[in-house]
Amino acid sequence: MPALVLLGAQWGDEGKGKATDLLGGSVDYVVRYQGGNNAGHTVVVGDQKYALHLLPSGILSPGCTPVIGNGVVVDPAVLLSELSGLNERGVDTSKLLLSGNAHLITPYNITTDKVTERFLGKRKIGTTGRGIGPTYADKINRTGIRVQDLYDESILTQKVEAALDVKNQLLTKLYNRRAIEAGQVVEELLGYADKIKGYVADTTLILNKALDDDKVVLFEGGQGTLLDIDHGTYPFVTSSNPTAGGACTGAGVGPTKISRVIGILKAYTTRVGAGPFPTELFDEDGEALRRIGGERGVTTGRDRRCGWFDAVIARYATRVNGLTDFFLTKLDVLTGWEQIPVCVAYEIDGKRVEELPYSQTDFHHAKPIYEMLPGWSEDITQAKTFSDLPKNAQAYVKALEEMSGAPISAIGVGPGRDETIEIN
Ligand code: 2SA
Ligand code: GDP
Ligand code: MG
Repeated sequence: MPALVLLGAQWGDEGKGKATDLLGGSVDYVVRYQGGNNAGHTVVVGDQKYALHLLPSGILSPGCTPVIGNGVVVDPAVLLSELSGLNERGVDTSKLLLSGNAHLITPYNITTDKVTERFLGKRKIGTTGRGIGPTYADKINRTGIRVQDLYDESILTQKVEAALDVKNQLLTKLYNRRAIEAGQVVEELLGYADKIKGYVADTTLILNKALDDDKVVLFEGGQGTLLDIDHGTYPFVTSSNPTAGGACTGAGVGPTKISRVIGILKAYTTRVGAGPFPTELFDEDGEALRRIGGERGVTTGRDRRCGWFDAVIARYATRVNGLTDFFLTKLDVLTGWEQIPVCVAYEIDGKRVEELPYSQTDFHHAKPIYEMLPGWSEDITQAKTFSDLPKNAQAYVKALEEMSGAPISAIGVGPGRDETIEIN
């Protein structure tokens, strides 16, 4: 099993960080392939809690080489502060590899992100304000700045000037803001060049060679399937491809190399930012899920919107990612409900719909059709095997597996590394 992908099956924050860290001991490379420091992955090791944004969660496993692939957008200031934060806590980060083809988040990308959101007003996306969308827009528009540009001052200057030509027109004329000085941006970026030089590498070559040598490579997704720019709830999405195909383009590895695609699936549903969410709760159940589940953004500190499990979404994630299996997380959070509603289909304009509608208008009108599953009251955080779980918790897992279209191979019963049930 040389290459595997681990990704979010819902709207992100399913517990990918913990799952990646769990597998970290048995893999040689952990690779981020999309997104940037909009991601927030929490890993709990003993009494230590780590919040990672840009770095792959595998950085906490000593034997594992962490890689930031070409598909990632990198804020160099965040990269350096995340590295030094880990170093201060005794984590060795010297093995990190950073693709020279990854795009840099520049200060003007961050400004554009914030200004655009402000101007969208009520129609805003609810971005993390980290400059992610504008950086990917520059990449697609062929006006992006790449890591490798830091090592050719003349090219860097030309590229920054070209990028700012149009942006300054917009900033000054449309948004009534001051123009951004190309020289200042170049100077700031050059200030990072030497500090990150030691990490820069041809990561595609290294990863393909590693796979040829039968090393195990894990691709770690940020955000989730429904936030995918192509397959998510557009326009309320992030600007990259968290879905499985993104691992190939975002790391330069062919699809024939990937043999396992794990979907991380929360036992209920959450979302941060704006956009449709059929099973969202606005009552005390939603409040309880938020409180018990600690559902607060790791990057922005925003409260996450909470709702019941949505099997339509899980089936969709199985389909668009070709999932081989699921890790079901946060089952412990559901302890204490007498009955747990699970959305099995939608009602859209009076009709029952089993699959996620491709029409955004239909999705906005989707009303969940719930099936009630019996709950449990026993504490499950100490469960080590599937049979340790109360019968109703076992039935809940089995029902979700049946509805979601792929086997569940692990169950999270707490945030800690060892609070996981593996199913063979
Ligand atoms: P952006 O900043 O352009 O990627 O925002 C676009 C949408 O993508 C959502 N998004 C996220 N959703 C869940 N988790 C994310 N990471 C953080 C976390 C979120 C946080 O782990 O908690 O701290 O707020 C993440 N990153 C981006 C975002 O909410 C927009 O809906
Ligand atoms: P990610 O973005 O997918 O890596 O997820 P986040 O770290 O943003 O959010 C998941 C949260 O759930 C973190 O606080 C984790 O420590 C926590 N977590 C992960 N798995 C479990 C679990 O099985 N049970 C509980 N109670 N918490 C979990
Ligand atoms: Mg997160």
